[in-house]
Amino acid sequence: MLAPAHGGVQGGSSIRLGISGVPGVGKSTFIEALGSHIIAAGHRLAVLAIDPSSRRSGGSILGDKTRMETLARNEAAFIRPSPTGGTLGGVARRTRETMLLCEAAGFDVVIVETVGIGQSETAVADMVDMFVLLMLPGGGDELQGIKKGVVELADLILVNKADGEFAAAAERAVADYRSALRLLRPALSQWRPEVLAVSALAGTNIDKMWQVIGRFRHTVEADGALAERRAEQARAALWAEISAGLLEQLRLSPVLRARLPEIEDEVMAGRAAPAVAARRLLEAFLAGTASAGPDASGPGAGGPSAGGPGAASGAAPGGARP
Ligand SMILES: Nc1nc2c(ncn2[C@@H]2O[C@H](COP(=O)(O)OP(=O)(O)OP(=O)(O)O)[C@@H](O)[C@H]2O)c(=O)[nH]1
Ligand SMILES: [Mg+2]
Repeated sequence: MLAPAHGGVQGGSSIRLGISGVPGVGKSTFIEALGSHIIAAGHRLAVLAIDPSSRRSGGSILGDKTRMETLARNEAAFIRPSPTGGTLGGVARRTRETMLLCEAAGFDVVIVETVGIGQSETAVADMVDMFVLLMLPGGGDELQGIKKGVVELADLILVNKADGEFAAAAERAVADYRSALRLLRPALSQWRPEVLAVSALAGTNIDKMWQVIGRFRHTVEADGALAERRAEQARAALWAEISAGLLEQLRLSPVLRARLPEIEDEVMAGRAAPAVAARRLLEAFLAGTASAGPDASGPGAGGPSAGGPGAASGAAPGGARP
């Protein structure tokens, strides 16, 4: 069982789980089942989603809420659908922020769900401690349209719907994935990804899977691998924020706005190489922001002294110190 409080992990004592799988694999049903188990164990759970497509923008938020009916009504659970619109990067950044807010608000288990469109599995794997992949039974050793790269991200593979007529197929799939995983290099050297058959509908092996999560947490926390993974993720998030912030500044820049149409025309007509044109634009932007500093403070205080800033600011400290 997962201890409710652990020190030493950046971001507090929370555990962050990513859950992905093709539409219909049973993610919502599974989160409902796991969530109820987690809350019964005394935790508070936040469920966030990353879905860069528009399919969730309409009625399916409602559909999901009804599939997570018990959770949605529980005070210890917070369910938020994916931010809509924008790029995958933007959606992921906002979800990461929400995740940190949820942790600060005392939700010690955060689940980030994605249906796996575009690169969204990677985006989720890049913000969680443990990435869990839900699979359908059957299909033999073929990967059910799931890209091999996604399987490589998984710390745990669950073959769902291991009940009724699918039970035997699920067991075969478990064996197939176990042997397939042996050929892949694990994401963390400390942890060999596990494969488990579960039934979200019947609740089979949900307790066992929660134990696996606890064991994973314990293993990767013990020697600092979890702290390292979170630190790397935080560094990547920093750069994502810097890139997005810079791009926003660029888009709002009057210098850029003034010159962009003409430069775009030149590039489109083949009169200028994109790399050269981009460098010219960036230089203009940087020159603009550099001169924006003194100009901005000028009207208030520096107006009159603008003619001789070098002499004025250079003389004072120079004369005072010796
Ligand atoms: N037999 C069986 N059916 C299941 C199980 N889990 C989910 N289902 C069924 O599979 C269907 C899809 O389940 P969802 O939980 O909506 O799947 P999802 O992955 O959230 O689907 P999307 O939100 O569309 O991506 C529903 O009819 C569920 O009742 C299971 O363990 N066993
Ligand atoms: Mg769903």
